Amino acid sequence: MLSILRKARLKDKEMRILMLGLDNAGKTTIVKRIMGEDVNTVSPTLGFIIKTIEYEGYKLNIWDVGGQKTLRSYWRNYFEKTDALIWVVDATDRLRIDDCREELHGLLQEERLSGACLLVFANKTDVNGCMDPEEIREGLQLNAIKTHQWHIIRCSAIASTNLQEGLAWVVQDAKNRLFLF
Ligand SMILES: Nc1nc2c(ncn2[C@@H]2O[C@H](COP(=O)(O)OP(=O)(O)O)[C@@H](O)[C@H]2O)c(=O)[nH]1
Ligand SMILES: [Mg+2]
Repeated sequence: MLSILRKARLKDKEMRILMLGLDNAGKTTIVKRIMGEDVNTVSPTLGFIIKTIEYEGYKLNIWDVGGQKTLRSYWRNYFEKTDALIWVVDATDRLRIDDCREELHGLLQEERLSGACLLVFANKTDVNGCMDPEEIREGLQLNAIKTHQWHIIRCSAIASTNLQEGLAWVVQDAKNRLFLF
C-alpha cells in the first residue's frame, strides 16, 4: 500500500527527503546551500524546516529536523512517507562517531523508514584532517546495513562540493526502485 502511494507521488514527480544526523553536522547549511541561500547565518534548528526544490523536473520536499539529543525523540514524527533519508555526518567529529552510528542504526530499525534509501553525506570535508569516507563507512558500520540501499559521498556545504551529486544519487535510486523512468 505504501509503495503504491509512493509510486503515485513519484509519478507526480514529488519526493519526500528527510535530512537527519547529529546536531552541528551541517544539515541546515547543506539545505541552505542547495537553495542558494546565505550560509553564513545558520543557527541551530529547534523544530523543523521544510524546503522544496526543483531537481531535474522533480519536486523535492526536504525536511530538515533538529538533531540535538533532546530533539531526537521527535524524529519519529517525520518518518511517514519518506522516500529518502539523508544522513549528514560531521567528518571532523571523531568523538561522536559512535553516537552517530547508534542513532543511525536505531533509525534504520524503524518500520516506517523501511522503503527509504540512505544517502550518507560526509560533510565538512573542506577541513584538513577530517575523516575520509572510508573511515566514516567503518565508523558507522555501513557495510552491516542490508535493509536499505545506501551510498556515501563526501561533500562540503561551505565549499559547495558534491551536494548536487548527492541529490542526483537520491533521485536516481528512487526512480530505479520504483521502476519509473
Ligand atoms: N568547515 C565547514 N563547516 C561547516 C560545513 N557545513 C556546516 N558547517 C558549519 O557547522 C556548523 C553547524 O551547521 P548547521 O547547518 O547548523 O548544522 P545542523 O545542526 O546539522 O543543522 C555551522 O557553524 C556551519 O557553518 C562544511 O561543509 N564545512
Ligand atoms: Mg540545523
